[in-house]
Amino acid sequence: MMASHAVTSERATTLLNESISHLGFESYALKVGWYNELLPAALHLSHHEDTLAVVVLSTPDMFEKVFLPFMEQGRCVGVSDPIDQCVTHTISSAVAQCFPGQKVEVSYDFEMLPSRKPKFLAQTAAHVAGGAYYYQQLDVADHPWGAKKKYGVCIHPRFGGWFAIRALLVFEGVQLGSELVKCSPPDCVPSREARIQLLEDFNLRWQDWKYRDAVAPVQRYSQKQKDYFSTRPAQRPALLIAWGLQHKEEGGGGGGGGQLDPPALVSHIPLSGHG
Ligand code: B12
Repeated sequence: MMASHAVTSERATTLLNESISHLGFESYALKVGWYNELLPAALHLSHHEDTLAVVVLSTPDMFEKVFLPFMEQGRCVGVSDPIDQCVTHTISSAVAQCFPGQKVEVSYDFEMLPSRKPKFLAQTAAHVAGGAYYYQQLDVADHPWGAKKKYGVCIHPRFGGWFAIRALLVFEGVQLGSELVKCSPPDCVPSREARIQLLEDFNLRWQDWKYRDAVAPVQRYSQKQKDYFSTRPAQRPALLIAWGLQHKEEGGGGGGGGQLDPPALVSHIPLSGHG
C-alpha cells in the first residue's frame, strides 16, 4: 500500500525515463478509463478507470543502444523472437528496479489474449496517452476506399513512423485524480490529402519506409536496423548469424539455411518482432 501512494504519473514516467530513455525508449502516462472508453468490453483492461497506466515506445536508438549489445552478450536464448526477448528483458528489468514492491502488470505488443485478440491495442494506447496520433480511416472525411478497410497508423511528432509501441504498464491500485490531464497527441498530419497518402503508404507499400516520413523525423532507423526489419522474421536468425551475433547452435538456428529450424517456424508468428 505504501508503494501505491508513492507512485504518481509524473514519478512513474520520470523514473522510467531515467532508467531507459538512454536506451531508446519513451514513456507516456494515461488513465485506464481513457483507453477503455474507446473500446468494446472484450478489449477492456480490467482495472478501475482512474488507474495509472504507462505506454512505452521504442525510438530509433533502441536497436543500436540495446538490441545489438543484447545479442552480442549472448542474452538471446531459446526460440522466441529476439526483438521481443530484448524488449521484454529491458522493460521488465526497468520496472522491477524502478518500482520495487509495486504490482505492475506489463503487457507487450506481441502478446495475445486467449481470444486471440491483442492483449492491448498499442496504437489506441499511444494516442490517448498523447504520445503519437493514431490516424485511422475514420479520420479521413469521405474516404475513397469504399468497403476495403485500411489499417490505421500512429505518427509521432518527432520520429514520424520511425518508432514502435512496445508495452503497456498498469500500476495496480494506483488511482489518479485530476493531476493527470488528458492531452491530445500533436496532429502532425492535419490535411485530408496527407492522411490519405499516409494510410495508403502504410497499407499498400509499408515496405518502402515512406509512410514513416509523414513528418520530417529527427532520426530514422540506421541502415542496419532497416536491413533487420526488412528481413522476414523467418530469415532473421540467418541474418544475425551472418552478423556474428548468433551461433548456429543457439536459438537462431539459421533460418533458410538447409536444415529445418524450429526457431524460424516460431518467428512466423505475425505479432512478433514488429519494427
Ligand atoms: C495484428 C497486427 C498486425 C497484423 C494485422 C494488421 C492490423 N493492424 O490488424 C499484420 C501481421 C498484418 C501486421 C503488419 C504490420 N504491422 Co502490425 N500489429 C499488429 C498488432 C499486434 C495488433 C493490431 C490489431 O490487431 N488491432 C486490432 C484492431 C481491431 O484495432 P484497430 O483497427 O485499431 O481498431 C480499434 C480502434 O479503432 C479503436 N477506436 C475506436 N474509435 C477510436 C477513436 C480513437 C480516437 C482511437 C485512438 C481509437 C479508437 O477501437 C477499435 C477496436 O474496437 C499491433 C500491436 C498491438 N498490440 O496493438 C501491431 C502494429 C499495429 N503493427 C505495426 C507495424 C509497424 C506493422 C508493419 C509495418 C510491420 C512492421 N514493420 O512491423 C506491418 C504493416 C501493416 C500493413 N500495412 O498491412 C505497428 C504500428 C506502429 C504505428 N506507427 O502505428 C504496431 C502498433 C506494432 C508496434 N509494436 O508498434 N500487424
